[in-house]
Amino acid sequence: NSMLYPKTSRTRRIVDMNGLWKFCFDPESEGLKNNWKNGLDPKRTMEMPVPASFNDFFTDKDSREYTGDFWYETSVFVPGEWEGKNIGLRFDCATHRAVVFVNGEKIATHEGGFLPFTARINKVVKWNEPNRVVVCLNNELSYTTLPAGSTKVFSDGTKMSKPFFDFYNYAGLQRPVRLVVTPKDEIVDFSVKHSLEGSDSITEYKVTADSDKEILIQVYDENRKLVATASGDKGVIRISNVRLWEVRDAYLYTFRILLMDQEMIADEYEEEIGIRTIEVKDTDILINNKPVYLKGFGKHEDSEINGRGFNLAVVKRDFELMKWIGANSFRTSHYPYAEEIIQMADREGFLVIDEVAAVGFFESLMNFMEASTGKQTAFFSREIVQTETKANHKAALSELIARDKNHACVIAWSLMNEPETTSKSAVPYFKEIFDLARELDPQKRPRTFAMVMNSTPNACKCYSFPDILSLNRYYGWYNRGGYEMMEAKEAFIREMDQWQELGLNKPFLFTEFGADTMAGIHKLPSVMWSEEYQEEYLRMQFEVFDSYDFVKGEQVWNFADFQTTEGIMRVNGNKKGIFTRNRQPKAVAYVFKKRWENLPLNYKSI
Ligand code: E9O
Repeated sequence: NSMLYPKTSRTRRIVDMNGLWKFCFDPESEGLKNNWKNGLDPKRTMEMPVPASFNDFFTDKDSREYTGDFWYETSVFVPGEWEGKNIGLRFDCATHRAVVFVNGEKIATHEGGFLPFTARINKVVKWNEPNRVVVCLNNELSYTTLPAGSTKVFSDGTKMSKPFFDFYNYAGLQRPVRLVVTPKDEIVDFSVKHSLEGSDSITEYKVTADSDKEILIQVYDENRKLVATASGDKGVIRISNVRLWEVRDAYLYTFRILLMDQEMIADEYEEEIGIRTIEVKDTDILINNKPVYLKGFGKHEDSEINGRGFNLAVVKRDFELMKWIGANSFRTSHYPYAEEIIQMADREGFLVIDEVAAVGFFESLMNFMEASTGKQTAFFSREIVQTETKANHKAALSELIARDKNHACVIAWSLMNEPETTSKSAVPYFKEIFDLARELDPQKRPRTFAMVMNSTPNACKCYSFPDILSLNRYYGWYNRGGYEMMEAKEAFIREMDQWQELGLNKPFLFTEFGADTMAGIHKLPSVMWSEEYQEEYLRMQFEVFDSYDFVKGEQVWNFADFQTTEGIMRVNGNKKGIFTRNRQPKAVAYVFKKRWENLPLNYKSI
């Protein structure tokens, strides 16, 4: 099952399957029993755009909040001239799980809503005819799903999603779907790891192919000039006077991989690769042996109407805003983003902390009310977590690293967001996950996880696992907000002093800090939720960040206001955005712009 991003080449073809599909809900879960795989009942179906989340199209609440099985159907014509080729159906994601049928036959199942999978359909394909594609999706949350949550069932049987996380549980075919045509002998995987030698780069590469035919590699620069070649399924490629990929100054070589059948090209695949090194040394994050300071955001894939549906126009706007404000990085909170976003980060020279969808591993965090009344079991001490959740987590992590391992922009893996870390049962779980990331990544990138406020030096049992410590801290918001802010600052400093005393000798990042702010609310003196308060709160954070040399970056929560489940803590979503959901600046955006444009890339390491 190849994770290579679908591309056309001399030997490869793609059929775009996006557009209007048939769609219906299946609240009784009857479709799998009643052979809906042979075609959905026209009386029950409506049209649904792909890619998109289904939720925000609807005007009735039952549909928007729908939880359970739901179905998509389309058909794809497969020309007979492709007989003898491998035909795959590639879903860039199916949220949160899917069973795929082609011409009535089950061809794939997939768990996890944010990573791609490809199903080979050669055994069931009909040449020169339309082929029926039917997909059963399901968006229920549980202790074993990534992200984690629960599903409530009302007395009439209606289900409702109860996320243990703070973003709306959007679902559907949220990213592109394509038919991918590759040769019978195909290139399956390709990986690179770079090192530097004077002004040269040395790239160790590895190719996996479905045959033992000869492999050739050709490397082109941005002027399409051939700069290096190699042969064999593994080896090294030296580029002399290499033009490195640098932060906000990207350069991408094209690596062309050829599978040769004597003089004939059996398969061809090209990938754009930035050459850089990444390393953590003492309290520094080094890119190409130079220290960097991260400025940027925790983000979401989230916009009006599309929900979490892939929207290249919004992606473009976000990059333009990030450049305008002087950012150089973001975290893919709280799930792997569409590959096109990672590609754009490569092209624009942004640093990405790539996060797996292991969020909600702290059930009481988002259920304050329920937590105060009921007894809580520590998340990691549940047996099902140590078995099923862990298996899903490992699978998702393996898929993430397989998908994103060659990207220059990806400088770290974030293996969890705000898990419980205070119970002993967390420790062996962390160990397995952190070990797996190290084992799978050819570039051995630093690993991190975002630490919630109660993961303090005294209470946290897991801070020795990460290579970079990432703190989500809300002193002056969740802790001592408003007029208590001076005291919040003292408490913040006390915690930072404790980290300093521990002497971990590792870089720290702030991966979250922020204050909910309603755009347009102005108040003098400030009150919480006003634009004035957001600014005062953030200036206080900066004072603390600036006084600790081991703090090597700041990613504010959040880039933009985003949709969440409704509740007493949220006014039509989380309003901690520096930009509104429509991607316009709040007043504080200009404060960031001034600060970030003036912080040198090697801030605190000069
Ligand atoms: C995760 C992120 O997805 N961190 C949350 C963000 C938020 O704005 C959320 O959107 O709420 C912060 C968690 C803070 C927990 C503080 C605990 C204090 C208990 C009163």
